[in-house]
Amino acid sequence: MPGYFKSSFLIRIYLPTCFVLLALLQTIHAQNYDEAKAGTFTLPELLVTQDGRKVTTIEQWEQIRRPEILKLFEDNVYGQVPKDFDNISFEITNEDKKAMDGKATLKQVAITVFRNQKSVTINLIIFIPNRVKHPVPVFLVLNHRGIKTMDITRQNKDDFWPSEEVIEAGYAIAGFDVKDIAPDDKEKFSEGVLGRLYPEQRAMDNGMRALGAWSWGASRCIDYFETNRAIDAWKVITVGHSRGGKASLWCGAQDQRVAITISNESGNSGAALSRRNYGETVALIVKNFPYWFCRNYRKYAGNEDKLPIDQHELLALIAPRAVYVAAAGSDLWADPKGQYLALQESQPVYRLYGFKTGLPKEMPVVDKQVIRPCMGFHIREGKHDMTLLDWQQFIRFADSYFKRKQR
Ligand code: GTR
Repeated sequence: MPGYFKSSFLIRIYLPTCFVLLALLQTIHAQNYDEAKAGTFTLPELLVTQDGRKVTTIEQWEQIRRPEILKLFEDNVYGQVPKDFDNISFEITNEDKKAMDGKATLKQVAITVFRNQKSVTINLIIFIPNRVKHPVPVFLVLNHRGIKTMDITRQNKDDFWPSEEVIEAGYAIAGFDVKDIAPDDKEKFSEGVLGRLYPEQRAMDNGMRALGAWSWGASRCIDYFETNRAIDAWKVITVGHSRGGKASLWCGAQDQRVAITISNESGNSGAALSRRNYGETVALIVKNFPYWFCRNYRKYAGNEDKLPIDQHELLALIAPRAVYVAAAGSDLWADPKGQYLALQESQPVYRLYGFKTGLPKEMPVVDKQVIRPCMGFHIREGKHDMTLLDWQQFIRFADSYFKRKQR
């Protein structure tokens, strides 16, 4: 090899490759998977107001502490979620009353939201069981895995959205592709709702970003459910996996029309405690996915102790409605134990409402579900995914919750 080639090989290929590999190694090792190194931490007090008063009644929780916590999440984590728009329309673009061999009615609904002469359309897909003659509860999936997982022809069945099983259980199943609202992309995320309807949010340090936009979109689907008499709009169950799980939690925390909020393996900045040093960290998530969160969140990279909230408070915002957290045994990145601890730490608010939650102190073993009034948890064996087994647990939880409420 001639000398000039050797040196240009060294400069142009060998050295940059080494740097990239080193940076990669650094990222891989930047997280901890050793329980002994997860650290000790003090969580912010759930039932003490910012000016130091103890919260002992539902009224104090609802009038003072709950709004305080909601605002802290808006300002420091997910950004605000704008409530105003000029108009919303629902157009049925396709209907098949004999879908799934006559077992279900398929509806495709174009939900268009207008503001300042601009609009955005969310394409909602719903299957409603035909055999049930009264309004049914609905599972609404905030889907980041794309439309291919919700095949309306049912030729391609995907356990991520197992509509046959859900219909069989007597529930409606709905879903939308989060891309309709905000593309899941560092460069293009503001091409949907953010660029068109709420451009002013982009300039704000506590402005809405992708996770907030997706949860905003789920609320617009609930607006539609309220107009469909086949659906019981008091029994909406939001479901999201991973990043979709974070958005499901943020939606359930804000929109009190959600009856059950389900987070499947939502992990860091979802159900997992941020102060626990295990798996993904705030530093990693804001580096890799800055466009999911408001700009202020970056201040807490490597500085989690300074966060004025932690994720148990997000789960507590859902009370007295139901919350369900699911984890997977091999999904250490999402910190199963940190997710269970957050659920545990949210219990005081549920107790304020009189629920005897009594979650076991230790995280349940793999494949064992825990159902308590208003909360549930399971950890499935296996990797990061949302599977039929997860769905079977969601259905069992919803069955028990709605039956309990009817009594
Ligand atoms: C990961 C991200 C997680 C989770 C996951 C997913 O890369 O670090 O927080 O959101 O993506 O959505 O599948």
